[in-house]
Amino acid sequence: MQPKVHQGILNAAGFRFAIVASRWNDFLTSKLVEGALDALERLGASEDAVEIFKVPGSYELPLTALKAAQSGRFDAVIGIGTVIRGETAHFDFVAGEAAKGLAHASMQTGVPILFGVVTTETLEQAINRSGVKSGNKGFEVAMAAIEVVNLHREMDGGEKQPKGKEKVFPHVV
Ligand code: INI
Repeated sequence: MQPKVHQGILNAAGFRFAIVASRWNDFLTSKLVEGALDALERLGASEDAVEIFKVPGSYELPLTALKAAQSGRFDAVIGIGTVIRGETAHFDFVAGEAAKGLAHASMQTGVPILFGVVTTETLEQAINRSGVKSGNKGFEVAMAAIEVVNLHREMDGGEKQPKGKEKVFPHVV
């Protein structure tokens, strides 16, 4: 068996991105936003291709991400926040609603809405995922956004696809 495999390339040129970021735990979420911007810039997004929308907490991410997606101005929306179980009694509500809401907004609009919310047991784990030491989930989620928009563009036939023609997905090995 030699199935066709489709994967998005990592090239952000020509795409527009919205970052919706929570201010809660700002010393960490600001690092995640920095990481996302770093990935977008390094992978070719132009300076005016990214806009940031700030909200009070992760619970507010979904509706704002939905509005950004509905605006038709962005190829992908990146939701960013930090929820730490040890620091919040209502962790499950905030983290759960953020995850569910972002997924729902994405399905509702057909716009990729990425989940860049760090959800951890401890502050130390959150620090470790926010680029303070090394790994940065903001960088990773922006890469995922770039990959997905490229994959979807290919699946939609790309810009060169003549209208009314059947979609043929090129074979990527
Ligand atoms: N929001 C977060 O993004 N992270 C948290 O850890 C958090 N805690 O700990 O409560 C948090 N709460 C605020 C919440 O997201 C809303 O902004 C608030 O409930 C108002 O709707």
